[in-house]
Parts: sequence; structure tokens; C-alpha cells
Amino acid sequence: MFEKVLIANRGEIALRIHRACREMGIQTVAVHSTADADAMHVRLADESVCIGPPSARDSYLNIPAILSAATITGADAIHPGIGFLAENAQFAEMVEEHGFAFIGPTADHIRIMGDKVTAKSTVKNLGLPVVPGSDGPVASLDEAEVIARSIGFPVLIKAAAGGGGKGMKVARSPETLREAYQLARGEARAAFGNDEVYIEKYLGHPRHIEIQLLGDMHGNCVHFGERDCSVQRRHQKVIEEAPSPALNAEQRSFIGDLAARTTAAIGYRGVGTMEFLFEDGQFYFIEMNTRLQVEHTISEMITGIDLVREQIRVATGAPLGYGQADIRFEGHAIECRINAEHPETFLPSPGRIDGYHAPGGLGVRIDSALYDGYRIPPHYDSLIAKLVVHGSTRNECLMRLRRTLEEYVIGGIDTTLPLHQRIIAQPSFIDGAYDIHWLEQLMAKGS
Ligand code: MV4
Repeated sequence: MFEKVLIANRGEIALRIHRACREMGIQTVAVHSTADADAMHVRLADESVCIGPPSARDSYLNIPAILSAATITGADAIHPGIGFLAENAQFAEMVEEHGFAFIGPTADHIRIMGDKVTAKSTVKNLGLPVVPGSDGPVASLDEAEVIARSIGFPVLIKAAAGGGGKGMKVARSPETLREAYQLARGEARAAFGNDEVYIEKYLGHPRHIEIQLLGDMHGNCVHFGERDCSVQRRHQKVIEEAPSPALNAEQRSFIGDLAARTTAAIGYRGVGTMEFLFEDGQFYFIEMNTRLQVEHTISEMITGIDLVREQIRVATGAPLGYGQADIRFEGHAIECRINAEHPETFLPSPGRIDGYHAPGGLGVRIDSALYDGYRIPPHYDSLIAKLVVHGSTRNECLMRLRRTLEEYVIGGIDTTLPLHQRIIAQPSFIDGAYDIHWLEQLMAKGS
């Protein structure tokens, strides 16, 4: 087992990783920018190293500073957390070249899945269903036209280096294809320095269903069920739940087993997530995330398994030690992402927390690095807390969520707590009848 892990991240996820390490008897090293000297992840770690000024580019993305911090503290392994360097193949490579274990997949797997065209062809060849479209990148507008006519409009032009919706354009008719194609290429070049694009049939009302996966270095892989992440706004997830209210038992085991078999077939190690669109009873693979995800918590709540602990354990080379049949699913879990933002305008609201009271009780979990008097710096992501609730049924979970949202007090700043109260009071949310456009349609209606 590792003796000391450097956590190359901040906020609630740095704290989450620290907690897993502590429970495994592993020492932790926090790194932080000058803006985060008073952060909870720094306070709780055994050691901490300041790695640069507030700007993430100069601190949490500063690879030489992070590797130096690992060297001077004598860490055995580096956990990249979520965001920042977590899906940077070059970082994973450098970590290992410097003699540290990287708590994550191989650089090759990060690279394959980082290119959405390669990712799609890799899993398609192994039998996963994908959205109909181009087999590979589209090199010209003429080629785009041929493919669009064969799959039929509307189509979606996507950036190979994309994900998260950047460089994505819908063309609803042949007349608008040129514009969509050129806009997508331009956006992709500006955002990723790579203007390679591909085409898919545009699905009009899908749900976003993703499968939590875990592989070891010995060819074993299991899944931890699905999460429904359809409640989102501008490609930012707002609420996630597990299991999905849209799937029956047969659909659930079909896609879980298929995703796990495919992940084993590519020799994947560590935690990962396959994202699917689900429409009219069909699954379509779109992307694989080669990291821990924010919403891993709900999969933990329904399985009772600490995924960060498992992630660290497999990174030492340990075998899984259990199979799919050993993973039991119990009850229902929902996560609310609470952001330091105005609940209607979504303007960021950094500042000093003045009054903090977190709810508790059976089936309630809060992953947050907040404390009373803490100053939220303006330089980073606005996620400040994850409220995660478990119940034996979806209804019990919803009632518990309503109760905890009433109890939660985060004073001094604007938060999205009132937005969550509004969402979970909607009859269509209570019925589980939502798709990826549902929240934006609700926001457009006003209050
Ligand atoms: C799609 C789609 C419809 N049809 N692909 C958005 C980000 C990227 N991860 C994939 N995305 C989509 N791909 C086809 N062929 C609709 C979306 C999409 C979406 C997907 C998941 C969650 C929220 C979304 C919001 C808007 C669009």
C-alpha cells in the first residue's frame, strides 16, 4: 500500500480523497495556491505545499511545481482528483517517469478516450451501440453532406477533442449544414487547437445515462450501476440520481454488463465512466471519462462501496478481489450540486460564509470543504457542496432531500439551494419524467 499520497486538487474533492487516504492509513500531502492557504483540504492534510499564485494555470495546473512538491515530501503516488490535470495524458506520463504512481488510468487510455473519434471507434468495434454517424473524422464539407444525407437530418457536428458541448453544432437541414460545419470547426480550433470534427444523427430528447466502472491491472472489471445526469444547464450537471427512474431491470443489467465487458476488453484500470444517450429504449455510447466524477457519491450510496478507496487500491496493483455478483444495489440516492451562484441568474457569488449549518440524520451525506467564516476565492469552480441523500425507495429519498434542503443554511453568499428546492417540487421531476432539456425549459418558464 502507498504510505503517502499527494492530492493534486482543491476543495471538496481534495477533502474527499484525503478522507479515503486517512481511513486507509495513508499520509496525505495537500498542494494549494496562495488563495487557498486557509482551505479545509490544507488544514486537514498531514503536510502541505504552496505551489503558486491564485491563477489555476500557475498553481493547480503547474506540473513542475506539483512534481517538485511530491519529490520534496517523499510521496509514493499522486491523485489528480477531478478537473485540472485529471485527464491530462502528459501529466500521467510525467508522474510515472518521475517514479510516482498515478492514481488513474494509463496515459494511453486517457489519450484514446480524450479523442472522441478514437473513443467511439474503439468501443464500436467491441460491440457497444453508438450514435449513427461518420466512421471517423470528417475532412470536408462535401463529405459532411454525403454522411448527413445518408443518416438524415437533423445532424450534430462535434469536435473530436471536445466533450462538454464545446464545438458542437446542430444542422437541421442541408441549407444550414455549411454554417454548422464551419462554426463547429472554428470553435474547436479556438477551444482545443484542433479542428477535427465528426458527425452524428442528432437525438432530440435523450436522457444522459452513465455507467460507473472500475478495472484493475489484471483484466478484471465491474460496474456500479448507472446514474441519470439529465438534469443539467449549459452542460453543467445540477442534480444526479441512481438508479435512473427511466430504466427497467433488464435495460439496467444489459447496459451495465456491456459497458463492463467493453472496459475489461480494452484493459482499462482505475475508475471510469461511460456516458450514453438513452432515447426510445435505446442506448448510444457518446464518451468515456477516464477519471473519478463529481457524482461518484450516489453510486457509493447505493452500493456501500468507497470508490476512492477502490481507486487507490487498484493503483497499487492489487486485484479487485470481488466480482459483479458481489456488488449489491440498495435503495435510491440523489445528489444536489450546490454552487456559489445566484439561483436565477447563475452569477458567481464568491465571498465570506457568514453562518453555516449542515443538515444531518440517517441517509444524509455532505461532501464540502466549507466552514463558517471561510472565504470562497473567486478564481475557481463554483461548486461548494454536494448534498447526497439516500433512501430505501425513490420516494423516501425525495422526502429526505426536501427535508435536508430546508435545514441547510449557507449564509453570506448566494447559493443554488433555492433552485434545488424548486426543481424537486416539480411534478415532472417527482415522476422522473425529464430529459436533457428539461431544466433549461423549466428555467425559461421563470418562477
Ligand atoms: C448529443 C446530443 C444529441 N444527439 N449527441 C452534449 C455534450 C456532449 N457530452 C454530448 N452532448 C450531446 N450529444 C447526439 N448525437 C445531445 C447532447 C447534449 C447533452 C448530452 C448530455 C447531457 C446534456 C446535454 C445537453 C445538451 C446536448
